[in-house]
Amino acid sequence: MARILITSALPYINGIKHLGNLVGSQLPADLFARFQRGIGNEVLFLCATDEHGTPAELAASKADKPVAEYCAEMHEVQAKIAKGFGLSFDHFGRSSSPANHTLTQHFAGKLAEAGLISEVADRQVYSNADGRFLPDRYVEGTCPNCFYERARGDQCEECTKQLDPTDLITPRSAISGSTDLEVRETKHLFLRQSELRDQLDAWIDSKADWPVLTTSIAKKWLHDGDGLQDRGITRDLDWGVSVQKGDEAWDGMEGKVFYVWFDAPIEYIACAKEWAEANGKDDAEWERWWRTDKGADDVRYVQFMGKDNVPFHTLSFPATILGSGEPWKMVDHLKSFNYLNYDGGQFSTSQGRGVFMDQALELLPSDYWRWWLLSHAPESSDSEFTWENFQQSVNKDLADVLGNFVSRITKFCRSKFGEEVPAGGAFGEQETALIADLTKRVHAYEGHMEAMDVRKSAQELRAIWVAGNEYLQSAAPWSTFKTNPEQAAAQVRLGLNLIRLYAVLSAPFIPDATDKMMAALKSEDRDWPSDVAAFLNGLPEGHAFAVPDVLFAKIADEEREEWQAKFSGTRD
Ligand code: B3M
Ligand code: ZN
Repeated sequence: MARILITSALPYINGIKHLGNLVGSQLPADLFARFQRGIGNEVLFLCATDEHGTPAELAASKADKPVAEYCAEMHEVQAKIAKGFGLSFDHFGRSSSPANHTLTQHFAGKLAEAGLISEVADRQVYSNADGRFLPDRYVEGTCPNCFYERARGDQCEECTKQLDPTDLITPRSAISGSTDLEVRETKHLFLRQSELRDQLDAWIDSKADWPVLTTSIAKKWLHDGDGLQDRGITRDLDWGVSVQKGDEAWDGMEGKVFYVWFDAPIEYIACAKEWAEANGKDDAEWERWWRTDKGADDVRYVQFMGKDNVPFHTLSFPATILGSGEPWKMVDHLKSFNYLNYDGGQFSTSQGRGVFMDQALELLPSDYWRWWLLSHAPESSDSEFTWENFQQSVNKDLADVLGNFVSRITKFCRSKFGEEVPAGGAFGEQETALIADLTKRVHAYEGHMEAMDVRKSAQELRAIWVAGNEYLQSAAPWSTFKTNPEQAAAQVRLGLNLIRLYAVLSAPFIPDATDKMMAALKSEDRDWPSDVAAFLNGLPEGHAFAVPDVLFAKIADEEREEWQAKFSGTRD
């Protein structure tokens, strides 16, 4: 049994994520986790909310709540929605956990010991009215490039130019609006990533099987232009992990915290400790996933994320780990995604454009969304959500192909043989051919799932459903029954067993439908069909079942139009 460690990029705490965020990290990670568990491997699947940084502070102040309280509440909100989507995390942690504070400070201490942290005097905007330094997003002003008047200190939203707060013309505090600002000297810590460039380069070269999207982004940052610059890892904020070397104070760093992108990936590790703590396990149990000196050398570690997060995972976080000189497990495979667009534009959290996770669940059960999103995952290029396409794929794939198959077989059996697997009859040529075809297809499906080719997996799964439908259409037990009831019994027996095959194979994509199919078949046995022929004899003659309710309801044109209109504007 292999051991697979899986992490999804940590959703930021400052709001509910949209479907584009979901399909770029958490959902495909869940697909992979469910598949790996399904084939019998040992899986630890971790995710957490990413809770530090300016956006958290700003969102909290907008909600008029203390930031700790805001984060605690939003964590619960996100956890509940994740559950609603069937995201099967072994633990959904928080980057603000004590475990992450301790571990982040530990890493900083190790990096300092290794001489990889420098203290740099920096000039930063100080607000007299607010009595504090103002990091990037806390300063607003006019863009020196396009003269947009509401540019933020880190970037101008209008012309996208990256800015430094001190570049802004007529800067003002985003907290108080005060223009009584001055530039003061302050000290910050920099991680000397450039020292680690060769090590990182060699490490990335050793990852021959990474997707091109991943390695090309990593290599670009490693070699192009300003390349791997040393990176500021501290900020003047109240909310965050306070700057310490392990449990020792750090001279001159009082009142400062680590930069959110320094502590967030460390939460991948700390989350395992949180998982152990929450489940009454000792340190050895999480360390066997993360410490190569304590059993993690045979773990396969896979990360899932959107392309914008790749540089932090291929360079910054590995720099933290390599630089510590300690035997931490490093990522083996990094699966990254392009963007999902929304109906002719972009999903946008700041503008509330598109469908957000909570809204989606109010419209339809999660399987509908899971299926569309995964079967249209933005892998080789960006992809687009349109309501027409969503309606079509739900109605055709889920309702017509899968749902209809299940309902036809179970209803026909009930009417002619009663609610149990019929006895008699033997498989003929057509059945043998179908089994051979499915054997091939199931192997192909496993291959795509193993390779994390999400779309190809969905296509193959759909083809497996279609093969059953075509068989049913041509075997036509309803006609066979008139002349040869024995043969019809064999056809129906195979059909019922096919439902179980579909239930088990489809579980990573549409887990609720799987539960319904298994419940209808009154079966608990979810063992993976490694031998398809044997599996299709799994439900014995006389085994009782029940006709399930409709698995998937079709989306009517009026509904589609209503939703389209409802979500065309912005969320209030
Ligand atoms: N929270 C970025 C995001 O929400 C970030 C990912 C962190 S992964 C360690 O897009
Ligand atoms: Zn601008």
